[in-house]
Amino acid sequence: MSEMARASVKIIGDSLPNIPWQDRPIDSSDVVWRYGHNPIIPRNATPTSNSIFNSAAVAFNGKFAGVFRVDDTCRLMNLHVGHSEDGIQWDIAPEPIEWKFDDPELARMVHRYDPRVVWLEDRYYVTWCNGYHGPTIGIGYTYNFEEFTFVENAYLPYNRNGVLFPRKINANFAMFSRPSDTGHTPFGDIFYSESPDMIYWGKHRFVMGPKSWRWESTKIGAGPIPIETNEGWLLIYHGVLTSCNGYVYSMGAALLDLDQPWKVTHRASPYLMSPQMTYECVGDVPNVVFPCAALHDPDTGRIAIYYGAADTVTGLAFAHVDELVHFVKTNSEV
Ligand code: BMA
Repeated sequence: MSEMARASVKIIGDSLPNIPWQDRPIDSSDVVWRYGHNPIIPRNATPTSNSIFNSAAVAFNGKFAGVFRVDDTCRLMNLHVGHSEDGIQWDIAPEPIEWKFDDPELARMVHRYDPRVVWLEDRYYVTWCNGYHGPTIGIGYTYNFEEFTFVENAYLPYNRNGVLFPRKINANFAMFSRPSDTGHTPFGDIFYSESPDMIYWGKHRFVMGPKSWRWESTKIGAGPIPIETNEGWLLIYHGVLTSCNGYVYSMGAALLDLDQPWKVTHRASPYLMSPQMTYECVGDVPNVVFPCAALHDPDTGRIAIYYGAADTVTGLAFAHVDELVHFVKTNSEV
């Protein structure tokens, strides 16, 4: 990719002039770099939290709001609202979100975790891993981060990493997911599905699977809401390697066709970021970076990635869209 082609990489979406940001350290050449004061959310940010990680932030009313995975000191996994002036310092509600249900059957949940949030048409949709006779993808929405309505479970168990697209594709809502099992699934491919109404999901298509002998050789799953660019959908995802000391979760990226997002046009062979800092290597589950959200600003090309670290705390990392797309294209092996 020439300098000129690189400069022409553009994010498609609304401006976010107040995106949290810190320039790349001068001694670094990393395409994704960490915020210097990570972790931004400690494990004990609420009175009864054991850990706060794998969480989702969005722009809201000129500030920021989000849905956070909070595991409490009973080690129950649940979702809490958070608010922030700057996207870095967060106030996390001490109590979990109370969902409104049309069907009381849906209230029979065991746990909720790994949320994603997206502004889509007229409201914020939340997806998460919902325990309903095993993990599946719960879908809900909010207009104001005060009232939350549960829509449906998108699929039969077992499924995880449900990630909506920020707009309709082919006149349908669109979502990635990762069919799984009841436990710490030792396999996992990313699939794409469409729905006319957020309730009935079909037209399932395979997107991509793990790659042997790589950082992503065991399983992969979509991360933040995909970012629309003039070069395709930029998908940041997690990939897992099985080491002799257990799973290692890293972050990678791929580009997908804008109209047929199940078609992978480029996929970076190296990871973008792997667990290397102490707070990523030491915690309740060591060696995990798990991205769940990305803010972006088309005017500056800035991207801010929120990720869970060691299943314990939340970190922030940054990238420039042109460099990231360039990295994916020049290191690609589909
Ligand atoms: C996955 C999910 C994530 C977690 C990861 C590492 O299966 O449970 O929430 O971050 O394992 O423990």
